Amino acid sequence: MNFRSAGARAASLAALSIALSATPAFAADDAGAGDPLTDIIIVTGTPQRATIEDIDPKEQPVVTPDAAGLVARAPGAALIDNGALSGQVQYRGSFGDRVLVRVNGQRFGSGGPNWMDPPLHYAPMVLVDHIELDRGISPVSKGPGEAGGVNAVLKQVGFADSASVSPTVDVGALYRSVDDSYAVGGIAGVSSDTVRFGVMAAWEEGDDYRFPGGRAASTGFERLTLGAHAGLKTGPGELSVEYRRQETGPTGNPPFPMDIQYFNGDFFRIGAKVDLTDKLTLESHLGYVAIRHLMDNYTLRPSPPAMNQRATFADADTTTADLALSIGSGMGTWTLGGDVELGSKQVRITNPNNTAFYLTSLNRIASDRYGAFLQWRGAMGPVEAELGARVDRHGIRAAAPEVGSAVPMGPRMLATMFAASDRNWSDTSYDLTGRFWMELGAVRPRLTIARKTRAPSPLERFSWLPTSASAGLADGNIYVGNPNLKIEKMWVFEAGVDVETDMVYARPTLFYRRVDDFVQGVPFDATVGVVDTPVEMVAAMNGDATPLIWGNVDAELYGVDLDFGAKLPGPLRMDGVASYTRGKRRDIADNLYRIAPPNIRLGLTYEGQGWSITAEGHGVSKQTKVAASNDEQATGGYVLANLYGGIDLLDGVRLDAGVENIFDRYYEEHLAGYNRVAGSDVPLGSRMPGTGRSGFVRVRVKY
Ligand SMILES: [Cu+2]
Repeated sequence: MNFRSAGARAASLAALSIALSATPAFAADDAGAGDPLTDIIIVTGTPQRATIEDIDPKEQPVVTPDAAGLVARAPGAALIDNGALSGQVQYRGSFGDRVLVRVNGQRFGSGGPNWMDPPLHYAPMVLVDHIELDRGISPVSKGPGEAGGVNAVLKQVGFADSASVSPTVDVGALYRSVDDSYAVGGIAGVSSDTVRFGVMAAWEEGDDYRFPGGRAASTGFERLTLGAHAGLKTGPGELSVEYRRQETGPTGNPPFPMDIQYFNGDFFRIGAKVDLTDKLTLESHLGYVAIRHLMDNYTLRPSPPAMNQRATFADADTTTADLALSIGSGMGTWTLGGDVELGSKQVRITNPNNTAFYLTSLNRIASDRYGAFLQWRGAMGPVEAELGARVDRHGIRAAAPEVGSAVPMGPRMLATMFAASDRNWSDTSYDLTGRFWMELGAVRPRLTIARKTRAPSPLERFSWLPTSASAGLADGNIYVGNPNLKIEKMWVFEAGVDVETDMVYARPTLFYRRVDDFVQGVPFDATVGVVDTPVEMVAAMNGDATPLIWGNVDAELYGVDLDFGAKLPGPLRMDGVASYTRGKRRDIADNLYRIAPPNIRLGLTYEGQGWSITAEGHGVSKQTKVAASNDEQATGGYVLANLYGGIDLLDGVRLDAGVENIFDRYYEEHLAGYNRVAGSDVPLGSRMPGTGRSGFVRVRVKY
């Protein structure tokens, strides 16, 4: 997180914010104040920003493999833990595909129908350079995104300052005791001021984690990442190419009925940027992502009888293209652009013991989206503003299901009915955004008003077979799609202020989000519990006689969050983050599902010369505002204590170490799922406990 007002203000509160950084706080500021909307290239010396938060991993004591855990330390953010590599970002109570998450700026569809691979699955922490979090909402130029935006930027070899070719190495390794996990990885390459080339590699592996009371079965993980990237600069133009291959091996997902056997992902991206004149810039990207996935219910966890064994294959392909023209003028900067996203998806459920048993719960889904936007960034007197409008045309088509001869009557009937139905949907969405702020010395007031939308996913619309696939809700319910879903509309209102002096900072934000046609599971019919429809019969056969169907309801979210800190006497400083979020249905008296409880994080840091040590407390309130509609269980509150520190051993060599959960406290994160793995030390149906006491060591070498 960084923030700072213009000019020679003391230190990058960059260093001071929740980053709990090892950088000397309140040191001289030598970075020029940049445009608040410019993306960050280099982490140190961050430009001023009113609308983006910047999270730098090397300054964060996050040693889990999942980058979602890093984002969760930001104000208003939280981690939804569905497995070691399956963490979703929650932001101000919204999660799933409501939050626009990208890796290296690239958007793509997850492979798993239960989001075993949320977008940040493809951003291993050991390769993350930094993460950009749009404050409040994401600009329309980044594509449709309802409830905020996150971009994980992976390490890359950048252009050098001089014409001569010089090498770059940025590698790291870490060990964590609670699951005996380790990660090694990084980048290496060469660059000059006109060419750059780099390769990346990472390997991560961990066992089942320990908690006070035993081991959580089926929570180990393994993941391999390989990649290469290159760039070329010629006069006014710049070209970039990147490719990554990620192979996730057997990895547990206790809140789901199955575990990951593999995710194989290929990521391609080409980018070009040309300064046509000094006022006219053209930027374009082409991207392609292919994800192949297998999950099953018998390899990592105790196997059910042969007839109930399932292996499910899921594929997702995404092709993207975008083009944007920026026009600078005395009246600010206009950006006009268009983007295209073409996706295909397939989910095929099989029984490994019976080749005649197979069915495609999502069969040859083709989705397309064509969007256009106009954005203006400039000043109206003393008020700085970013205004945006975008329109998107969405389409989704589903092929008729394929069903093997060994599949029972019920699902066959549903498949026949779905095949005979209208499997083609299209609609148009409109987004409008306005972000305003004023630079008043030590104080920066902020205001956001926006209307944002989300088109329901193919799963929510066309999954004709009742299954527990719910893009990772993990509430134990069986869901069925609804072809009549309308586009979700969210009105966002936010008011906040960034206060910063040489001694203190605080950045509180009040928000209210009103959602019309919020997509949520609702009772399948009026006679709940009476199994009188084919859907209910199939669901009952699979253990849930009260399935839910995706429906449009009305909801609202509101709350307040902030980060804050103060320089204390001597070499001490204090940093904190606090978040309060409330989510409610407006159509009935119920709470929204999986809303993070109020929580506060407080760190006290002692800054030495080239080293620092931080004692941190994390207090989490009980959560009793639970969703009856999702059979959500309440959780109790708890306080955790962590201790960590870092030291610059040599120029470019940094060592960090620490202890998490020092007092080995048993706790249950409200956003963790319920265990579905038999034979674990975690009882069936019980919320997954948080990790026990754990030590870590991390080294980073950067030249
Ligand atoms: Cu899966």
